[in-house]
Amino acid sequence: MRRREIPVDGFHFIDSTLREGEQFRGAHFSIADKLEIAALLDCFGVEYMELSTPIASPQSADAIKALADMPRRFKLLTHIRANLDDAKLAVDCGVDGADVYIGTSDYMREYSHGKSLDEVIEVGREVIDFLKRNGLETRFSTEDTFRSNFADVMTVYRAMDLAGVDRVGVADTVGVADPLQTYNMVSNLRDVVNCDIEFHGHNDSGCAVANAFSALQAGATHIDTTVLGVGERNGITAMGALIARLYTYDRALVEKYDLPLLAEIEALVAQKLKIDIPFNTPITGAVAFHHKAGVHTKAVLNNPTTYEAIDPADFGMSRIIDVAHRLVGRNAIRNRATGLGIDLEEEVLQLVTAQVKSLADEQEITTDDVDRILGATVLAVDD
Ligand code: HCA
Ligand code: CU
Repeated sequence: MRRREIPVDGFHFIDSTLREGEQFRGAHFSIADKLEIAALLDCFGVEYMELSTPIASPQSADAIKALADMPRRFKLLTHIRANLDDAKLAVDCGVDGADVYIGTSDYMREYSHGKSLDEVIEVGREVIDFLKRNGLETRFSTEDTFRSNFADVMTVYRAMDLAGVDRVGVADTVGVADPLQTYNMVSNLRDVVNCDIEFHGHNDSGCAVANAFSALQAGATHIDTTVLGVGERNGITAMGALIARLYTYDRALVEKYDLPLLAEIEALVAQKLKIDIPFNTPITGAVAFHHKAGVHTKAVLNNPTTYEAIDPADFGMSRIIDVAHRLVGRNAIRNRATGLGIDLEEEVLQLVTAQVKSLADEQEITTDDVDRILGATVLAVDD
């Protein structure tokens, strides 16, 4: 399979922390919270921010107006159902664009809006036409794309493209797609429409980041992300993880973003949501640059790239060389000693390493224990 190159300026992040992320358990963003999060994401360089529909509540509409008025570089979007009432409210709130969605799977058509395919197309055209006449950027997405009839969704996308939509969206609403399916869906769509293509993927089966990356390789131009991946159920593609994926593929792809801000943004959103940053979060998780086994630490001390695909310094993060355990190696102990201003002879180094290992076999130890052993040994040798 031939993959398309991902063009450096050819893709955009649509941050949906204040829309999809507002659907996360326990999310109660105030307008001040929304402004604070948006300001940081703006500095980071996300190209778009998507907010909950103004129809959701008066605060939702006020928040959109507040963000519309803040100094910003990102384009402001709101996420609306495919109907004219929602579209009119969106226009009144002063957004730059509207992300319109409607379900196309049998489930959605039967249990949600009850419209036939022709009706979906008709209402889509009407809404897109209205939004365009009011100067808005428009996107039309088929919710639950992967469980919809393939020919049906392509028919809808083609009709919306002809209606002049700026983007069509592929949505893996229930997180069932895999990277190959995503690649095939987006590349087929690429051949059917001329407009831009957006991907929105849920993480129910753990593929949200991989699917977003596949979508980009297949020619998608816009990816929906949220900070830490928060969203309905267990969420969608996490911005930081997608940044990590793109960085390891080609660092040039992420240079347009202010990478050292990532940790600050995640800490802010985690604090607002009263959650911890999961330990296994790429780049910013507590153990993302933690090296432990002797074989690893030796090589990392010689050249970090041996066991690091990402340079922590690019994100203002630090590497940790863990010395307080039984798997420790001499090189790590030497590095610790040097850091403390202690210069060890090879023999002493071996002795200290053996002592650390034997203590770690007896009990859980800390770096303080290692430092104590180092200090005591040095004193003993000096005597
Ligand atoms: C939902 C809607 C949505 C919409 C995605 C989109 C989804 O909350 O169910 O507009 O592209 O996952 O389908 O988030
Ligand atoms: Cu979603």
